[in-house]
Amino acid sequence: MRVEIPPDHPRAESLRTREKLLHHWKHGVVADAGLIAQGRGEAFDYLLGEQTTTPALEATMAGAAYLLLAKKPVISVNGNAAALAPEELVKLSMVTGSALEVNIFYRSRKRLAAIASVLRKAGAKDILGLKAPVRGGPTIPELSSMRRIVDARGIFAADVVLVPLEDGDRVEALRRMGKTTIAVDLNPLSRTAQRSTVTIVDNLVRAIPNLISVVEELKDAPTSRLNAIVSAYDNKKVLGGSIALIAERLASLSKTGGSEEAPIARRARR
Ligand code: PTJ
Repeated sequence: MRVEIPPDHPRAESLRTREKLLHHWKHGVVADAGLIAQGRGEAFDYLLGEQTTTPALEATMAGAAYLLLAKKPVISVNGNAAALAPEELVKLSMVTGSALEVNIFYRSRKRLAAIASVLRKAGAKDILGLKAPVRGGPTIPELSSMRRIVDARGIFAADVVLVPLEDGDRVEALRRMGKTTIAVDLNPLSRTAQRSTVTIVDNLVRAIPNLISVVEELKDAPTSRLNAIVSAYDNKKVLGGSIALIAERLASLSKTGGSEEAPIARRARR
């Protein structure tokens, strides 16, 4: 059943996102567990004030610099990412020269095709990861989930991989392969967040448009500036910043019994 979301509903944006996910779940794009993952993400988004924070913007800056410095950047797309931000992922692939590769945990030919169809409708031309795996074909070593199956021209050969809504095992395995990973994960405590080179603790629906803007701002910057951004970046420190924001916000809300009267510290302006 599709419901009309009243535009003046205080949680209209969040309800629209849910409707989008449900629509794509019914069409086989989003896995059953994808709906549960969204719920976990929403809980963290609530704690973060459902806004892009300063630490998230700092991570976005580093992520954009890594993508621009990369020789072979790849954007890994799963069911939730395709449902939430297909046009934005396609645009990001164009502005960064990244390949788009479908890589899913709950792998089936039907789901691969459904995700590819969403990406094509959003303007994607070349999509990797859709071929049936062959014996002896490229895989991520020491990873037992279906996400080990990768494309020889894509994730397997990539130096930088953007991994929205990841499972921690694969980030660890990609890091062991010497790759730089840029994760988007609302939970700063997840293994993905903790293990990734860069973790953007923000909702994917805000993080990808922000990445596009920062890439556009930095695309003509000299390599020395991009190198300076990535060398100054400290993911653990930035993750600590996100955790501190949640703690400060909760401490502040605890003084008012949960109302938003107390000022929220260090909000980003973007
Ligand atoms: O499409 P598939 O088959 O690859 O399956 C995808 C899911 C999401 C089911 C799979 O990767 C999974 O089980 O993920 P997890 O382990 O539940 O992790 C998802 C993480 O993403 C959690 O830490 C959530 O907090 C976070 N998250 C959920 N929704 C969002 C999000 N982060 C950013 N933006 C969101 N919208």
